[in-house]
Amino acid sequence: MKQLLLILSLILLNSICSNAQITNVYGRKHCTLNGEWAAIIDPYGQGRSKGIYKNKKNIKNTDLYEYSFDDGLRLNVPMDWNSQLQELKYYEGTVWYLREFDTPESKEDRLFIYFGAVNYKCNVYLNGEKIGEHEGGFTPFSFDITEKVKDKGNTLIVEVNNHRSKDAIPALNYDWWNYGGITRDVLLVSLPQTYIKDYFIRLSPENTDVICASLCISDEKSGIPIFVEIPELKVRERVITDSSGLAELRIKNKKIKYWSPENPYLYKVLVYTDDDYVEEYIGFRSIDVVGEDILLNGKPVFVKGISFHEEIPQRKGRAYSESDAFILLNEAKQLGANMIRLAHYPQNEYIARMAEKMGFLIWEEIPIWQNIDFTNDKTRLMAGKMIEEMILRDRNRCALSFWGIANETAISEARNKFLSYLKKCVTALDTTRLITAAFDLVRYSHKSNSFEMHDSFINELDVVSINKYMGWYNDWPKSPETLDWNVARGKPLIISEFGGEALYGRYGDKEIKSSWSEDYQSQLYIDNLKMFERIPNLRGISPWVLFDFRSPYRFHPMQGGEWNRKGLVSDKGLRKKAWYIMRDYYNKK
Ligand code: GCB
Repeated sequence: MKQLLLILSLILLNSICSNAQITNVYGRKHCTLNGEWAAIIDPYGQGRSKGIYKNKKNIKNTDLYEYSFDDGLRLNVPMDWNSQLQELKYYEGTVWYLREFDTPESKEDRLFIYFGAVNYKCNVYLNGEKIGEHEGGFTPFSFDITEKVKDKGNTLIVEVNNHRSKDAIPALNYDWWNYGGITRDVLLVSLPQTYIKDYFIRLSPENTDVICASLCISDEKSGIPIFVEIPELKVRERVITDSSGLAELRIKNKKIKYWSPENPYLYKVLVYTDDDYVEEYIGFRSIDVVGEDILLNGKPVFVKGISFHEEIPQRKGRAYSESDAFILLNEAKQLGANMIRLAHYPQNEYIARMAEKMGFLIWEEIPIWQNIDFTNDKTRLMAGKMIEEMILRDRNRCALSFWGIANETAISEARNKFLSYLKKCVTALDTTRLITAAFDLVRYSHKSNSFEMHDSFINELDVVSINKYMGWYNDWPKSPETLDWNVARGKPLIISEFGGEALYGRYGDKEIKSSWSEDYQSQLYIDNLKMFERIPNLRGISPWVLFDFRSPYRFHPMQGGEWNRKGLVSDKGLRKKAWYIMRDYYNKK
């Protein structure tokens, strides 16, 4: 068993090494490979044995290659395939993508190919040779192609497969659409021979007058001077990398303006060496838990949250662009939210960056969503790798305040071991956020006349989050304003999901669930908000969900077929009555 674990760890380590990680890819010299790609649909998974990745053509009289990308299907990248072609709406299988490119003329010494996300698994081939693979549909990866790329006429082929499986993350079923394809940007990133691989610049969790910078140079190069400059604070510091290519800085400064939802202030920060230069905007804030309170910059904060999927309902497809990010976040802004829960997986970098600029706290999580095979070590290591890819991409976003490590998990020893491992993965990379998980095992006890939950794992968390669908999946045991809560006392509690379904524009009986009416949904919101007043350690809420979203989990024709209708906003972008109830509640808070 131990040996197996060792082998799995080595495999993981290897795949991390070959996945060359680059912090702030949009801040580097790059060009895009977005656009139309040629594609071949391969439902029986025959393409590899037919050698599709070699892209051979029938030239000689005796040649017979029974495939061709020429004059065939074209798919847009980035974009899920389901929304591009009616035949692919439910497709779960393999699609081959091809794109030809020349090396950019003004490149530096090294060239990387970067994928923002590919759902779910992929193999990547350059000029007929496999250069790497990746598993996990929501995190970025890149490969160093310097040695393999030609000046002209490169053929990049990506074999993408979105089959669901028991050992995957998420696993066999989940309440959102399984969009397949190259769903985020593809970039060619050009860097000097020795480049700034990673930096993590944040306020010290111990001292709010100190900025910490952890810096990492490629190829573990030692003795490299690195500079960090924050012109507005008149900071310019120099440090030399150690034998692992790492360097640490502590910068004392009493004039730091702190980031907050009310004033989302970001500083221009420059990081450079003799060879490389990168700049971006970074904010500084502290977030802590003291007793049952969440403190932002030392002051108690009430989390006014909202969740959405990475989907534009009107387009029935994945969100992928900066303008998509604005559509989603602007609706949350109008609602008066101060926190976005990016459900249930890391969403694209445009959303994370724009949310920070617009003054939202962010909750980010990997898709540990029910039914995960907690007994499977491969799955556990995969989850750890996803956590790593998520954190390395986003840890410079000070708005990021909560790392979610699970959503709705049944109690078991295997689950505890799995989640403890994930917690370790988080703290190994970042100790400047609160760790939380969403639970759904709260029950009303008629004996104690209160809601209770008995799950020892909550002791491992900074903030305990509860998904509770009173008035929808659970009937009210008594009237809402008389219900007591005794859950996770001593810690802050967030109601991370509540809500019910309604079709936009449908009026009906506010007492009848199956009326699917706005009246029922808004009454449910009124009742829940009353109950929340009785949760002594409540420090935030986050309704489920901002927009109606597509889900093959949903069968009732009244739901419009394959839609989860718990949105406060319809699939046409129209606000339901409950939206106004929440807006008024948030405005008053
Ligand atoms: C939940 C899940 C969420 C679902 C929601 C629902 O508890 O966390 O992903 O979409 O319930 O609508 O049932």
